[in-house]
Amino acid sequence: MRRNLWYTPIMMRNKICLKSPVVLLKMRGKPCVSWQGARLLWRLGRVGLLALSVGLLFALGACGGGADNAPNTVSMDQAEFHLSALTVRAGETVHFVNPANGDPHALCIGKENQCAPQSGAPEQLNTTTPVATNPGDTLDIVFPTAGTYIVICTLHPGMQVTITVQ
Ligand SMILES: [Cu+2]
Repeated sequence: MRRNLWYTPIMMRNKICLKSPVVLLKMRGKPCVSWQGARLLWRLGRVGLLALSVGLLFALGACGGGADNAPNTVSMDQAEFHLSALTVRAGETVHFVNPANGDPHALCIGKENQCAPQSGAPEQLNTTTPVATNPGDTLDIVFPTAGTYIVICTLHPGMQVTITVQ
């Protein structure tokens, strides 16, 4: 009985007809599609399925790996960077992540707990006024030029990470 609610395909000469009580009631007839039309529908269905699975895979991939494992990411612990050194390629972005349960930090290019602007360093951090980050903040910094840059936190003596740009 229940099966009758679904369209039942019926093959006719060169057409597929769909028969269902609902359609019969509503249309007093059978909607028919030609073989070409059926093939097109079938192909569209397959393409849709493929797109859906690919999208699902991407979504799963994006969810895998926490912030700590993400590439080019330096997270900030209570009074230090999680990493002491990181190597990236020129033009890449480094993500400085202040976790939600972290502390405020103030970052700049520097030396021995003082901001010390350096040629080639990313503009945003190449300042004598450190950039404040609060828990939950992420600073995305592009390192455009090859060189070795030390990012420090002026609030926490000894808190620094050396970014080598190749
Ligand atoms: Cu700090």
